[in-house]
Amino acid sequence: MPGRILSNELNAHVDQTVTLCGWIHRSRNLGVLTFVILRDRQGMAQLVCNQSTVYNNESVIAATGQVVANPKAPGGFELQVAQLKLLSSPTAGDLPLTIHGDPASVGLNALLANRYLSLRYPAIREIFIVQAVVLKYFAQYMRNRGFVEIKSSKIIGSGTEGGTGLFTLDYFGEPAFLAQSPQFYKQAMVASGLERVFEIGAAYRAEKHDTPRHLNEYVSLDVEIGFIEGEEELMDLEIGILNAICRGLRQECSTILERRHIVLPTEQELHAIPRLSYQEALEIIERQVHSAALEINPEGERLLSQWAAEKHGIEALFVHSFPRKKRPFYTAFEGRRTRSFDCIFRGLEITTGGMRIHHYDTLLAALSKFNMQEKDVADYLTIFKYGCPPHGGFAIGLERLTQKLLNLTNIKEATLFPRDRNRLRP
Ligand code: AMO
Repeated sequence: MPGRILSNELNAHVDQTVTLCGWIHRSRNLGVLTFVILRDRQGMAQLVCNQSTVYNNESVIAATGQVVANPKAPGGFELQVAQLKLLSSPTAGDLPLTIHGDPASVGLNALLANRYLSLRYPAIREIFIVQAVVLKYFAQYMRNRGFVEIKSSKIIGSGTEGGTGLFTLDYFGEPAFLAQSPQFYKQAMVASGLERVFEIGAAYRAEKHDTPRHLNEYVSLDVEIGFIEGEEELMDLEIGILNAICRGLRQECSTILERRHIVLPTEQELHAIPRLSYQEALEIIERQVHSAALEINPEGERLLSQWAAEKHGIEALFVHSFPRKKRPFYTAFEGRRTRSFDCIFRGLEITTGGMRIHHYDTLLAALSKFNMQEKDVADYLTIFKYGCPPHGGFAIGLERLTQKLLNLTNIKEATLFPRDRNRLRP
């Protein structure tokens, strides 16, 4: 569109003739004049039209006219419209949502059922601007440290994280599934000699329950690295990633963060994240609930984060040394404790990771402990038949991380088109 500028650029074009394109957010008819608030990807601008009626809300328009200063207009400038062109008008009659209203007054189900429209709320759309910045700084941090980005297949012949929670596909004439994680492939790529890899990709879990923390399809930020000595190095790496993301968000999303009253952890706070063994974590929960804690459930995660905030000044912690039965068969171990960890951030597990078994014979023995058979993971086992360096890695759930960075109540708010037990469309 020639001469097109964006709503936040009016101040640089006073007295010039320009075009603004966008959606009619709302309009106010004052008889001979109509004030229109136009919404575009950068914000809102006031248009003054010399006509008594304009188009319906959410119509898509191109408005050409002169920019003038007006202290009463949002941002201090407005467009005196000479030509108003309708590019597309809604045909739906009454819209199910009022985009100039407050999305907080609409229930989550209605927001998700009308997702194509609810994504137009600036307060909802900006969640995905933040998410894009999270992805950007994750990838940038990894690349800067020599990690190679991979994209592995999501149609697979055997589960990676245990038999439950697998989506089956009926196509190949033999069992096929949607990948629960890129676990086997990222390890294979370490063994291929790439040594350091990361992947941003979809992961599928046939979760039976509908909760504020589970999706059937989520984006997994996966990391795998060879020639490391232990899980401490992985936790250090995760702190580096979280710090790069928080710094990037402060740089690129400061307006959004301020408007939402979000304070992100500082570098110093991230370095103060405590590291507790599974046993120590259970004891902290027990002290708070005054009874035996048998596992770290969502309430336990909340209590642990609260404890970390009080004792260490950051609502986050690492829990390591999980017992073997709590971790997948591929997890490295020493005696009864595994060399694995979770990161719990603001009351929610956002990461699981650990060292992997890299000796063929140890893996075989692990299979029998987990009642698995060689044929269940025959392809995976070949990685270790050919020789594989000591290695480990982790995966951060993108939606959970976004949810917690922005203090969202439900993970579905951090998902463009969430899939859950009751939701397959839009
Ligand atoms: P895990 O199964 O714990 O570990 O998943 C890692 C992280 O992915 C996110 N996540 C989910 N997010 C939304 N909905 C779900 N249903 C869901 N399931 C998992 C969480 C979780 O912490 N292969 C290992 C990782 C590794 O060891 O490298 C794995 O997938 O944020």
